[in-house]
Amino acid sequence: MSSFSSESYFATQPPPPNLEESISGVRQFIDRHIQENRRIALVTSGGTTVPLELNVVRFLDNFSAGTRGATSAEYFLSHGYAVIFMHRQFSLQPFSRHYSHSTNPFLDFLEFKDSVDISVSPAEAPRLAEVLKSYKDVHTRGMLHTLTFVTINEYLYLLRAISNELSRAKRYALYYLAAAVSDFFLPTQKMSEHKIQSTKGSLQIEMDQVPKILKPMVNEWTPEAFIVSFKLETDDNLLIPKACAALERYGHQVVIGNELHRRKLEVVFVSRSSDGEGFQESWIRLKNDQSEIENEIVEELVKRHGEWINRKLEYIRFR
Ligand code: PAZ
Repeated sequence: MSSFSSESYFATQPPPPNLEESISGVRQFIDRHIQENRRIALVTSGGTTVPLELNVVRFLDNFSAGTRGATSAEYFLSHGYAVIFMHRQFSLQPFSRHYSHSTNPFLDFLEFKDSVDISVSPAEAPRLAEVLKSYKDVHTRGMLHTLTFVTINEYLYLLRAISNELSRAKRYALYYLAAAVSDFFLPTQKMSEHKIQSTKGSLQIEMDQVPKILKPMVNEWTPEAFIVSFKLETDDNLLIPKACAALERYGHQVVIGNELHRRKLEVVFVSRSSDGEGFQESWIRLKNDQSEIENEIVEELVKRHGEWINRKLEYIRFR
């Protein structure tokens, strides 16, 4: 297995065809919100795929439904952030997630009278009205910009291009990297052009390591931003050590650790201690009267981002 640096990755893997077009929309969105002195959050959400063929029939995928990202995006919006929501195509999205086809099919809440007269069932109307009001308000005010990816390659190219644009928001930018990103991929140079045939018996594929893009993100792409990454583990004992190792290696601000099965009930925030010598951890747990842990996660991050902005301003003042 070889491992790619971010430079060698972008030098050898082709960019997705519609990248420029996607980025020009993001650019306009960012410019407007910078002019209006607004904080901007980039939320990544859902899982990336790893295609196995150039004419792709088969691919590797992961479990992520995009719940964390879609839910958190709504809370960032409610705190006044402009949100760039970069998500896996067809994964959950802010607002519409409340009526996902599998858990809460919206057709079940409609009542049919005749072909021109359809209404929302009275029991569901207040809840739907609340979601609809927020959705309309966010869209009327242009607070949410949505982009999609499918493959790991699309994800990496989009993230780099958005970071380059968002770096203009400086300390007012917050990155919330909740997408479940593959650690391994198959470079295009090693992919079969056509569908892999079964006539050769068992299939052996050697994948390369995806470059660790947090490093250039922190050091080069967007050095003044407040960057939050997520760490998912299935072994509890690995959460804190892996989070500390990530902070040590990449030098960003917060790692939020979560265990696969308890991720909707508890998460741990790991960050550098104030003297910079060690690390501090604090747990957030879902309280009985709450339904979504993202409410607390985002509240805590908004507070920490505010402190980050103030510290940066003080540094500029006393320089
Ligand atoms: O999308 P979801 O709500 O089903 O899951 C969220 C999550 C577990 C993917 C996210 O909280 C996370 O940990 N993302 C980073 C995963 C990783 O690359 O370690």
